[in-house]
Amino acid sequence: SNYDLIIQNGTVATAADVFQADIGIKDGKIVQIGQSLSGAARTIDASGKYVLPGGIDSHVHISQPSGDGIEMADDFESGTLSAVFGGNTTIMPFCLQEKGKSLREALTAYHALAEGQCYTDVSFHLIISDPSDAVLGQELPALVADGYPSLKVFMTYESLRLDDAQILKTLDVARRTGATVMVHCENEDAIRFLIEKHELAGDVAPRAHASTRPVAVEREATHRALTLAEIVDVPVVIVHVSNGEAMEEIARARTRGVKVVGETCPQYLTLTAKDLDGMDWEGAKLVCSPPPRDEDAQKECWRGIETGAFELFSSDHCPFRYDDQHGKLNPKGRTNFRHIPNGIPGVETRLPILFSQGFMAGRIDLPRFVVLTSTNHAKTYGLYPQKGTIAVGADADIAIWDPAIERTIRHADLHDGADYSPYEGIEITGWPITTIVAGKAVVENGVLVGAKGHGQYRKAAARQINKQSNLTRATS
Ligand code: DUC
Ligand code: ZN
Ligand code: ZN
Ligand code: ZN
Repeated sequence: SNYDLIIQNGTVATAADVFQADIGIKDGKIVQIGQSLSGAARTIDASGKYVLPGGIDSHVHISQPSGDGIEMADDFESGTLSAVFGGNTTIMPFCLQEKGKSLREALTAYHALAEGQCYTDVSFHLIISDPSDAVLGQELPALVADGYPSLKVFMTYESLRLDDAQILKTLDVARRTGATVMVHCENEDAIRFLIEKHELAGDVAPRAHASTRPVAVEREATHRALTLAEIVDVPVVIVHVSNGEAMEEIARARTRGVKVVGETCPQYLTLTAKDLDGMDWEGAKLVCSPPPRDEDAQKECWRGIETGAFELFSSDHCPFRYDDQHGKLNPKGRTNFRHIPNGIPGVETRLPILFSQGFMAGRIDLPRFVVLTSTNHAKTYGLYPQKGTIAVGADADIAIWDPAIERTIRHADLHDGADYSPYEGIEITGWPITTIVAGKAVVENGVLVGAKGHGQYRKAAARQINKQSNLTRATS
């Protein structure tokens, strides 16, 4: 037959358009978009449904070594299973370089963990924790050319932080090679100072976590990261932006000509620091960095989603079990917030939250949803136009959404390896019912029909030297 699969009668949306069409798929690729297609081995009827590019979650932590006996709650099997049930077809987890080790060693180990385990496609970012001359001079340029062109650097965490000199050198390699640098912006020295004050005052419960990482800590580091990128003259991604003051730094940098991509996450649209009041140690469930702020910051983040200050909406899925000696309530964590691992799960709920509270609520249109959740991720990290759109020749990575589903988020219904959801109880309208990866349904009508190992590793392309990809921004 002409096609392996036809998706019929759906409302298709891309970054640019919304239209009625059938989609013909062959050998894992979209080969036809048209009216009344026929001649397929099988068809899926999408009447009354939205047919969207599969979600790409470019900010996910899976099996990342966390030190101190701490373990992440997801491996590649559970992490990608949760992702695919949430309408994602590709995730981009971080491959962490450990100090004194090479990037290749990290990649070898990480590939071994992922091989044969995945329900979605995957592509890694590197985390550079040890930017030695050998790493920056030889290893990184070779890896960028070999399909690993994105990396994250941290301005916080004792074991990960780079100083300004190291960040400058790393950005300079990115400028020369076309690598894309993501920066975690929080001022470590200021955080240390505040943690010591809180400890002296005996204020060690989870709610103190947010007080030790206030907006000023993020705003200053965001300004500094953007200044360093300006000095080197290289594009940069500011990840997990949580508030309006950091957004203002991004806007100011843009007016100076800095090429900056901004990312925000579901926790900054749905949670506030107040949620921890009265939670006592259960507040550990919401400990992440940067922490959720106040309602005003939440409004600002929504404004950034609506108006284009943000190009990326990612989950920052960083799952730890709550009631577990290897998780949030590890032996030290249950006595002091500073030992509670930072991060919350969310790879399965990212898209439904934005679909419901963004699109269905009338804050954004469907193309903007697609841009924020798929297209711009592919463009920023070198997977476009293979991924991130519905077009002839692209990978047949598609999520079919039913806007009629009313559902309340319950961790019991999710597929990750954590033991709670920070979004428990949120009411959602619309859910992805069928997720197609490389032309094959992995989830169909809410039921797992695919096998682990179907998802493949995808190498990425480096940026054209000193150019930012042509991202789609909102026009308002
Ligand atoms: N940064 C992340 O990107 N994720 C979780 C914790 C953190 O600090
Ligand atoms: Zn981070
Ligand atoms: Zn993260
Ligand atoms: Zn455990």
